[in-house]
Amino acid sequence: MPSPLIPKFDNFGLKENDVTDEQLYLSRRKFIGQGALAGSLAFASYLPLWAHAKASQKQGKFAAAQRSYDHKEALTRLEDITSYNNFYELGTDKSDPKTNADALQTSPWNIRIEGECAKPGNYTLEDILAPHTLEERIYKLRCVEAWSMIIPWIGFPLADLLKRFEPNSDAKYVAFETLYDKKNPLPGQKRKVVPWPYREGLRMDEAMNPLSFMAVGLYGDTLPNQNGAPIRLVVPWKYGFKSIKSIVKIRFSKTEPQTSWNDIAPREYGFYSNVNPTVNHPRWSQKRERRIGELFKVPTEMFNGYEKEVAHLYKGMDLKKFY
Ligand SMILES: Nc1nc2c(c(=O)[nH]1)N[C@H]1C(S)=C(S)[C@@H](COP(=O)(O)O)O[C@H]1N2
Ligand SMILES: [Mo]
Repeated sequence: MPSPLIPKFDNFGLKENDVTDEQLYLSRRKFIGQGALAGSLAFASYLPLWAHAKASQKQGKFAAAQRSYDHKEALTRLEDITSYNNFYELGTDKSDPKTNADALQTSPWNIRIEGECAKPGNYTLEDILAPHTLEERIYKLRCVEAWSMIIPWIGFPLADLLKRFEPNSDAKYVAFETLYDKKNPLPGQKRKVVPWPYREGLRMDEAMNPLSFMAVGLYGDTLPNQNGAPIRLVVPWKYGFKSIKSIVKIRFSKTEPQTSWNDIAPREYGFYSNVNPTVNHPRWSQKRERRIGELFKVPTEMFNGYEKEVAHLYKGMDLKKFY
């Protein structure tokens, strides 16, 4: 199936099997009710990656990882979060990332830090994770395609990571890149769906906002490859495509970095791309969204419901305008 994000195709729509039945809904409520127990069972099967993170040194300690952001609505089912994905490196169909998940090799993993900072260099994933205490954050992820999920991420604040590299006063933006090995492309990278590597970026103050998060897990376990293993960004007040997966490069820059979706369709995907129900996508409305697993659409919230935390970043910008 061609991608709905790409302008020349206009076949955006959800499949029938995205709709959950009452039974699933009830079992999910039950799961939520048993959250603490289910959580600790999931932790029993955690993977060696956690050994690198302070919070995971003991299973019990990690199970007690503080939940720093909660969400009033029920969690989206793990099955939905891991089988209905956008990760074009692994294919453009929603089911492709799960099918092709094994093509992504996440170990060893390095992240290159570049640009306007005192400590650029090549860091192993272990170096990157070592000093951070992991926390759980339940965020709503709102895709520009008008669907959303409630996801319990595990990770740490992006600000805490960026500060370690001592960005200088010329660091006005942060750019991110996903892996791309020309000689050994991932299945979806054999076609130029977007110019590879996938690129994203934030203004420095957005990156330093306490909501900006580096996720290394979800539902108490390491990130499934299809969700952007081993480490990905989560920026919950922006459309999902800003939350770049499987990061291999972070660059501090003076100027606004190029970003993949803005490059290929600037009139449809702005650099800022804050969730905004008053600004429609040129080809569909952004007023409402479908929570994956739920029957009825719900209103989309300004800044995806995080207005209190982030509206101050955009003072003086006309929020009815496309950015
Ligand atoms: N590298 C990379 N990151 C990506 C994408 C992608 O295709 N490649 N898709 C984005 C989009 S459009 C969305 S909605 C989210 C989906 O995240 P999820 O599959 O974990 O729900 O990832 C974002 N990050
Ligand atoms: Mo998306």
